Amino acid sequence: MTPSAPPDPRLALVPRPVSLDLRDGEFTFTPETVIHTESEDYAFSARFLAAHIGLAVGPQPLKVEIGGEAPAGSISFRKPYGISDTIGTGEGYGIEITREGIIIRSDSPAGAFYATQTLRQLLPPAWEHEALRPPGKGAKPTVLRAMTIRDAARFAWRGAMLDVARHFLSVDEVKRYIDLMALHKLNRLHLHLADDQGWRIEIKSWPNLTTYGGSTEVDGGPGGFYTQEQYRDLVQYAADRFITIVPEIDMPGHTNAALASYAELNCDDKAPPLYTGTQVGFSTLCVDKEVTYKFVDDVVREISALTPGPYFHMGGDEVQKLTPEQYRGFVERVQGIVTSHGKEMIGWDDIAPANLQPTTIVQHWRPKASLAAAVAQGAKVIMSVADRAYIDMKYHDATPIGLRWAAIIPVQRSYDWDPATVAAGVPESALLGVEAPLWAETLANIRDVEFMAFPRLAAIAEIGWTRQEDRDWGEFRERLGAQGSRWVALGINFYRAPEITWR
Ligand code: TNX
Repeated sequence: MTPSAPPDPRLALVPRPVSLDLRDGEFTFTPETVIHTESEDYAFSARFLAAHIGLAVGPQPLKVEIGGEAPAGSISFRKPYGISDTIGTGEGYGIEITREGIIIRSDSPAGAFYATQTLRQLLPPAWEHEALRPPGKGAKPTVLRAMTIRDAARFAWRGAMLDVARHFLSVDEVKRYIDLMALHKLNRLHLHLADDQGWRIEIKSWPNLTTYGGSTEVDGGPGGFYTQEQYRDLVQYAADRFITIVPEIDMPGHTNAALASYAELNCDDKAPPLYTGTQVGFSTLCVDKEVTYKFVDDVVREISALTPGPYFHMGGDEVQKLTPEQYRGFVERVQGIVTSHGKEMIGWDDIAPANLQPTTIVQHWRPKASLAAAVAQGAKVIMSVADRAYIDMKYHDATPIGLRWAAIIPVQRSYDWDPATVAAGVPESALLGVEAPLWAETLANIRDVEFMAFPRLAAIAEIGWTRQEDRDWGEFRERLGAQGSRWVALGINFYRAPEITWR
């Protein structure tokens, strides 16, 4: 790999844009290039680009000017773009690179941010890492081919999930994942914050959940948890990058950490020991006790108050200890609690048979589950079918980490499918988008997480962003290979899939 070679613009972008047309000429960056934006709304994107380019071509970030006329030779953020009237989700943008300057037009601040990520992928991979930036900074002019890009997102929900319950990840590790999501235009980070092996978010009215329930993880490591202040910081860090945090507290099953922390949540009033294995289905909150609903209400209230995003995920998967009636009654009661705190409820597809409110969202994970009942009630669906989108599945038989219960998922299998046709009874009109869950039973740290996520997270990101008619595995393979030097510069521990030519 040659980390300093400028990428061929036609190979540089993942996800693929709607169109990219090369023009004659080139734009030259200098330490004096100004970044201009019409409004404060685009300031985060302007500063992001100012730092990224400025520190590569000179000693400091480029100058950012907000308001007024765009100076000659500047990179200028403007609105609106207009593509979003015909395609996509309101997150569209256009980029015009000419000898005279770069004009970025977008329909929203999010669109402007995605334009900055596109420009970033067009710039040399070495710029991603201080130590790799060219020596004698600013000595050589740095140029970008003239071109016109038009782009817009297919789906509003382009998600990734981290399972910080099975193995805890620090705030900095989660921020690292957020950074890598942002590079690929993903916009929802679902945090699986509680499971049998650990409770990871401070709840002030139930303090043992973290002090005791958060004190271990799979294989008996030390676990950990986020204080409410740390969680707020994560929410803000993600929001700056146009990523909405989706908190999940899995219930009524997957609750051993809570049951171990508070005896009264158990039907027999006996707290089980903490659990560090990887079985599922054995735990449940006591659905016949009022205290259970007081508990759920407190947890949903505290987390909702910390979470500006509109969603609360109640899990709801793999409950083996309740009758179908008990289970449905629980889901419906929790749904009432979630909406009473102003949030839209999300549940795994197990909740489909319950009476769902119009705002409730179903996350499709079991390839054979029927979502007919939920779709008939108007529920929107997040597509995460496990035999395609579960990036904790092994790449091949001998992958040293990961699981295999749903499928072996090589890169092509993770890319080569259409969310609108993969599940019977879930048409495109019912789809909110896609999400790649990453369960962490076998993933001890962020290095393991990166190994399973890359390259497959990039594949899912393209499924979420790029129109189906613009996607082709053979062509994607080439573009994916061209990400190699950027991922090396970023220090990503990615899987060097042998079927990809990494450059
Ligand atoms: C099934 S996906 C689960 C998780 C496991 C995962 C492992 C889902 C809703 N439940 O509890 O971690 O498989 O792939």
